[in-house]
Formats: sequence, structure tokens, C-alpha cells
Amino acid sequence: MKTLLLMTALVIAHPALHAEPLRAASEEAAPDQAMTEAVIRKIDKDAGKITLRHGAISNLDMPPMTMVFRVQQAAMLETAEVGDAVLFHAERINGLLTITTLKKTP
Ligand SMILES: [Cu+2]
Repeated sequence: MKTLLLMTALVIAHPALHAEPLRAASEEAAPDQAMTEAVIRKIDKDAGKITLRHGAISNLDMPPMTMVFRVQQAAMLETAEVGDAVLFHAERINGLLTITTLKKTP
């Protein structure tokens, strides 16, 4: 993700680079929606919580670990299954680490 941000900065600084093909750019989330890789370890649909073994979360300055997150909408857990590889975006909302985007890794 740091590489992508750097590339984005370079493109902004040098508009001529827009002519260069940026294959990955359209497949990546916007920089303010940094996505983190994780594997689902546990799901609690009633409580709206999910346990993830996640990689480093750049926007939260968090190293890789396994931990519980709240999900913004309970519906986000409807198709989730333990063992799924996912990409997610989390933010601290009212003091709680909350997943705002959750999708299965393609
Ligand atoms: Cu964590």
C-alpha cells in the first residue's frame, strides 16, 4: 500500500505519467480506504462481531494480530464464513474498532 501511495503521489506531481499504464490502480481501493488482508477465525452474528487474523493495518498503525472487531452493519456477516480470506477496512468509531468494508478476497 505504501508503494501505491507513492505511485499516486508521483502521478499527481507529474501529470505526464498519466499516459503510462497503471494496471493495478483501478483494482485497488482509494488511499483513504486502505484495505487490509485477513482470515476469518470466528463470527458472532448476534453480537455483530467478527474475529480476524489480520495483517498490518496502516490507517490504524496496528501490527498483524488476531482480534475481535465490531462490524458496522450486521448484514456484513451474512455471507461470511470461518476460514474465508477477506479484505477489510476498519476505523475507530466511538472508541470501538469497527469494520466499515468487508469483502472476500477474489
Ligand atoms: Cu489488531
